[in-house]
Amino acid sequence: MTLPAERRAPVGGVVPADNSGVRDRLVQRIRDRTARIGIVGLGYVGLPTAVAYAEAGFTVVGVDTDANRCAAVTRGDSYIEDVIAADLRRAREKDRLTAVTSLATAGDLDVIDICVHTPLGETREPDISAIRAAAEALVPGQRPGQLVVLTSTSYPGTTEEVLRPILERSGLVIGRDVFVAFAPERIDPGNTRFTLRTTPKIVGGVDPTSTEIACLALATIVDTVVPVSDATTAEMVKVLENTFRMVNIGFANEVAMICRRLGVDVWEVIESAATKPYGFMPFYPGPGVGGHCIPVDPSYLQWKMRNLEYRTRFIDLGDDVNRGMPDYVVQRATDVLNDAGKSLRGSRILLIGVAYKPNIGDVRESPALHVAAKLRSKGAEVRYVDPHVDSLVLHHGGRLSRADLSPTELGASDLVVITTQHDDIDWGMVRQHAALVLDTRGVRGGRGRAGWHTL
Ligand code: SAJ
Repeated sequence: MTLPAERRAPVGGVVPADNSGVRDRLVQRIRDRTARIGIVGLGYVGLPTAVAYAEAGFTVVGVDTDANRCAAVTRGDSYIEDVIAADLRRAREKDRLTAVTSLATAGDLDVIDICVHTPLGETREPDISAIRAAAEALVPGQRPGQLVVLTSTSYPGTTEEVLRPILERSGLVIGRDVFVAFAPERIDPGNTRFTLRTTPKIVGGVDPTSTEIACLALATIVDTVVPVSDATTAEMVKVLENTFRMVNIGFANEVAMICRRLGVDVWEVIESAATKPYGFMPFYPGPGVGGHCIPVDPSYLQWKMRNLEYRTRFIDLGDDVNRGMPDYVVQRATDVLNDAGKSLRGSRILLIGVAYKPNIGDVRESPALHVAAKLRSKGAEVRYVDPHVDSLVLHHGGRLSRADLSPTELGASDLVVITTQHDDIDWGMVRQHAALVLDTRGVRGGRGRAGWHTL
């Protein structure tokens, strides 16, 4: 809908006086739970958010271009490990949650939360096409009195430079007719201690009224909202959180290579340093950095800074070290086999744990996939064991054979490479039956045993 000329903001002019009638009505609809909530993107962030708003008493419409996801929501079948099927079914039974494949069929919405994926492109540049598509799909249904929250992680400036101009195409005035904020996701897959509700939520509006209304809406689903000055600040908070982790993981990986040269156990060194009750935060080495956040979010900041002609040296270095870890693991595997009088080529190698982190089945950006591909490219026969991953296709094609952990499988392997330390792996069986192990995760009870090697 486009407003008549007299209601449109003067181009480049000062925003007209506050239209508090619009604001007050939206605030009231949020307070009395009559606001209709649209969640765009029903992935590991959107689906829990949709269920949370439904549990808070709102009518929620989930929007996802994946018809299978929408059908699963309609059936009450959860496809996200952290979303309990019973909660989803309860939302459906109370007729508080529906799912459609397009905003065009979502009906009138008061609050829209954009939770779409923001991956990296082929050359590791930000791919915010899903944010753009969601914003453009919003414009036809825009009207005074709507709140648009961007939840998807993106580079600082996305809300102001990309989302806001698209929403202004309707002629509505941001901050007077439509309210816009950035409120990053802090969902940690598999974390049962810090949930959507118990993790403080950063909220930054494009103006104070937008911040106020976004805080009001989000306070219905999280215990603590943390308002910040503006959307760009909120975006920077998010990328700082994950870049902090990535850089420190990179440093831990470099410490592993230092300890290798010193002949000391890097996990013993880090665990001992962690006994310092202040001024130290442990990070641990591994085969690389996987997942949808840590390897991706810093690249968004690197890209933005390149455009502002600033070279992010720490971030670049941490990223380089982490992305080099699969090669380092393959070199360690080659050395361990060599010391046992075997060549990598022709060896039968069993990877234990291919998910990107323990106790989940997500393999996105998992370093284990890079390790497997590199081992295969050097002529090794690679199989994997992972109770959370039923099948595995490597990046450049090729399915990896899945095995069940057994004394036979372990005994038939020339080398076992531990890439993810799931709790439900029988590590005692591994210790008893694996003759040669390369442990990239510092599994307890293994280090120091004959034939058990680490990074
Ligand atoms: N990793 C290491 N060494 C470490 C920690 C992690 O090699 O010391 C590796 C993991 O194996 C994994 C990758 O880094 O491959 C990412 O691990 P992660 O623990 O950061 O797990 P994520 O990607 O699920 O991160 C999420 C993030 N949550 C959000 O972005 C909302 C992150 O902000 C959280 O801090 C993190 O969970 C957490 O604390 O568990």
